[in-house]
Amino acid sequence: MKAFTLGAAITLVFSAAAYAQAPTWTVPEESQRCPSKWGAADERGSGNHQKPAAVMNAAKLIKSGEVIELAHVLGPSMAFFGTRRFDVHTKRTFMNQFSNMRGSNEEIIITELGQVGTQFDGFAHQTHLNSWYNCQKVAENVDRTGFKKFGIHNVGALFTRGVLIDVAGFKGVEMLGDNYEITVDDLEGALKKQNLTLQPGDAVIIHTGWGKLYGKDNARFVKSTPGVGVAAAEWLAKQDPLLVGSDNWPVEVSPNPDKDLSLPVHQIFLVVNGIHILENLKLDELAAKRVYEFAFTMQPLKIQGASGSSVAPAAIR
Ligand code: UVW
Repeated sequence: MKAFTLGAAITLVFSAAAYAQAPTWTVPEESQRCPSKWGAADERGSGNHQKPAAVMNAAKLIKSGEVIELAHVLGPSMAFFGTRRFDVHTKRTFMNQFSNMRGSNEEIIITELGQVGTQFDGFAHQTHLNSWYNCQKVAENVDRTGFKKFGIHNVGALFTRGVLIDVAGFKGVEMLGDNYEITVDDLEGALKKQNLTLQPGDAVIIHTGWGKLYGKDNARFVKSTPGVGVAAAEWLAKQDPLLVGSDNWPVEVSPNPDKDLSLPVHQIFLVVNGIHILENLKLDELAAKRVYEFAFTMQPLKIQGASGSSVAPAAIR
């Protein structure tokens, strides 16, 4: 309660002092967004869609057994948000002094493993002030061993229907513009063109073409990005997906067209609606082959109490 009161005071000070105009979007009041539709104690959010029926439904989409990988390689060409890093230090050959002279190699990796590369965001990742999804409070649920709510180790294996919404293809371009805001019309138009509709529990994957820059022009890749705006994100949330992913670093357009908003779609999905997001996907092959519907598979690492996980998802058809 203390933390919320402090937070509310900070909000008042900031809104009065810093923002001349009313924001175009605000985080709904706790009374409006909690309890979540999954229940007051729920920590799984959209992960509740992962049931045997989702697996059976997705399995029916596998016709040839072709597997298309959707992850970038973790290595020197990675693009990073902010100060994140991924450094591999090889521990060179240790020679076991037995008759067979078995040499053994390994490495130490220094990284922010929850939030680098192709990455899956859990609900501990984003807040509104001190408040997470389902109005759980950060300050009361964290210690040096991890977040006590929404730990990524609890998400488990995901296997569900995947739908690629090829917005770049729909617009007839290889790559959307540097800060193009994807609209509801774009999503509906692309789906119509692909002759598909979304179903609750889908892994919804949005192709912007921006991933072409990943590993090639990382400075431009992270400086801005095309992606969904607030209206498209709210529309997507109403479709009730298991996750929303894209080939850019935050799924959403950045900077937001409203200069006073910082990544509001992160809050719309993770905080307000409890819907997972999946960033930095490698979608070139999926888009080039026009694979719009497939079985989607992925499992976050079992990192206890982490906010997210580097992942290697795949599409199977
Ligand atoms: C932030 O952490 C704000 O960004 P991302 O989820 O894209 O890593």
